[in-house]
Amino acid sequence: MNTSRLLGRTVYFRQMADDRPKTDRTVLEKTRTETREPELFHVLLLNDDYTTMEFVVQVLETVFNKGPAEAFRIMMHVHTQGQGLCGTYPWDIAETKVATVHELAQDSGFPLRAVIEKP
Ligand code: TYC
Repeated sequence: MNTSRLLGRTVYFRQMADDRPKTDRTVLEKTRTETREPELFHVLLLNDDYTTMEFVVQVLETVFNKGPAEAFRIMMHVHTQGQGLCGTYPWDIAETKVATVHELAQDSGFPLRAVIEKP
């Protein structure tokens, strides 16, 4: 039996090489009912000597949706420990957060870096 994934369904094709006209062939369809949570990834900010503390706090507030106190706490953690967790996201969102951090940093002339880590 041949199978093919189509819009979240597994489509089973019975016997492709037969002489029946295409219109006579049967397509069996089975819909998966269980769902799976997406795999999650950490986004970390890295310390450097040039990015201002004010800019890092602003990034944490705007890109990672942190309140001012939490943003300041994370910034100080990165400043003293070298790196720190900003958030945990599915792969595509984590990638976009990292790209946004790098764009904002580049636009402001700072070397601030963010990285994705597998938990
Ligand atoms: N170390 C920087 C400074 O002293 C501040 C800083 C904090 C930079 C966190 C990057 O991810 C960072 N100005």
